[in-house]
Amino acid sequence: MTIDICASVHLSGALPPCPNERCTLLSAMRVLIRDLAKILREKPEEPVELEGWVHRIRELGGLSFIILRDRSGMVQAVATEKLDLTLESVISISGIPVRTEKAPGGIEIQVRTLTCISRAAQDMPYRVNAAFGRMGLETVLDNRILSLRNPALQAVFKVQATIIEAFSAYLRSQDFTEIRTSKLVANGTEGGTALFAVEYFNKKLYLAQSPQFYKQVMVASGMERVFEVAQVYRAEKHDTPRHLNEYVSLDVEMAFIESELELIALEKALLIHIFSELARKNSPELALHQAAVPDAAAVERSPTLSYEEALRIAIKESGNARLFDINPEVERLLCVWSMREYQSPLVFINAFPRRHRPFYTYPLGDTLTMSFDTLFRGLEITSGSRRQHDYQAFVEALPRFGLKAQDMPGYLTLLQYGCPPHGGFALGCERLTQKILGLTSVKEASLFPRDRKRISP
Ligand code: AMO
Repeated sequence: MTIDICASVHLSGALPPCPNERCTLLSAMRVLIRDLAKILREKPEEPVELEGWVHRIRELGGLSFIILRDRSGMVQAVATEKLDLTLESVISISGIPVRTEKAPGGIEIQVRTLTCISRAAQDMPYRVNAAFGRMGLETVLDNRILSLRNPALQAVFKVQATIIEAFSAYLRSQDFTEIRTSKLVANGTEGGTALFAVEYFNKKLYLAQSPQFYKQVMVASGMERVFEVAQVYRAEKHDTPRHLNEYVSLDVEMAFIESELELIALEKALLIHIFSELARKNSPELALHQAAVPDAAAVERSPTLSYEEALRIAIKESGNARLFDINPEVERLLCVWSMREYQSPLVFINAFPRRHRPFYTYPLGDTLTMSFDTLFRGLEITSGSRRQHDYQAFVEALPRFGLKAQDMPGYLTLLQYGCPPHGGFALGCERLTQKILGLTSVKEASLFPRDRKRISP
């Protein structure tokens, strides 16, 4: 069932008179699947043209039932003959939409013409139309080029796009400026050793672990409020459901703060905006994962605990007195506790001991810091702090971290020439996506994840 000409004329949307008198596409309106219900309401009997992928195909009693998929959804199309089609072929259909209870979604296209635009090979190594939960993570990632066609897997990245859009829009509304900083750096930014070395002409550089130093530079430059959305790199050897070697860091930095409490307030407002945008724009995608976002009141209710308090609660919750650090099990216990006591899936932890935080963190007394972590549904999603902006105090503290002032010429220049009190935080984009959708691994929330073994596609 093919039409002999016209595809290019009609697909391009140009509407010169068609030279082929037999062309039945002439009168068909090119539409998206999501528009069909409206078309049926407003112009019943109107022929339509749809383009997309063959998601499913089934022959029954001399009829062919195709599930057609485009970027907006899926619809059943029925042709009155047996079709020589393969799954995932790209086709164009013209026909009449009709209401029927027998079709999923209640609408069916009665096919008049069908053109195969690009035929898929028969031996597909991955079943795109299988329920995503039934394919193991390794299979999904090994077949990433094809598995991303599955609507539920694609939904992850539609949700992620909204997270980034809402994060940026909210910060812009609060007078933050978006910046882009280099990912090729001469030194680590987090004081750790987990760095990827890069050969750079005849020098050795590193992939940035975070834009930490640059965002502080931009705050001190007088921009005062900045944010960045960009990839960062961690050469950690972990292979866990919470670690990627490359992830998207949602970074914020602002001047004139007195403590991390102002940063926690900003993050709460940001999360409320992100969650409400997801509820407004992404209900089909959330539904595919049976996921729901917390409402504003739940975010507002979330508790802020000191590091000491948090450990005490975790010890009480678990009955295990040997918890000495906020490890993944403690993160999980604290979120269960918060859900029970505050009906909130979020917990903020502040006043971390100095030994647990990087050299740039502002101290609180002699042993603690003005820093915080955010836990969401059992996982750390954010770290942040007020920064040390006093040159003398910064230099004096460096030996505690095994660092020397002469190794940090950038920070010395930054702090020597007028630097306001400031602070910021970074939200892990994939971890937030993972927890919103209830994915088992953070790798599912990265389009093309990089881990110790995985370097392609
Ligand atoms: P930190 O190193 O704690 O802080 O990272 C901030 C947030 O980034 C996410 N994250 C990761 N996500 C996936 N895979 C990883 N390997 C990984 N490592 C970190 C987490 C984490 O909470 N410069 C500071 C932030 C700041 O103070 O502004 C920093 O990068 O969600």
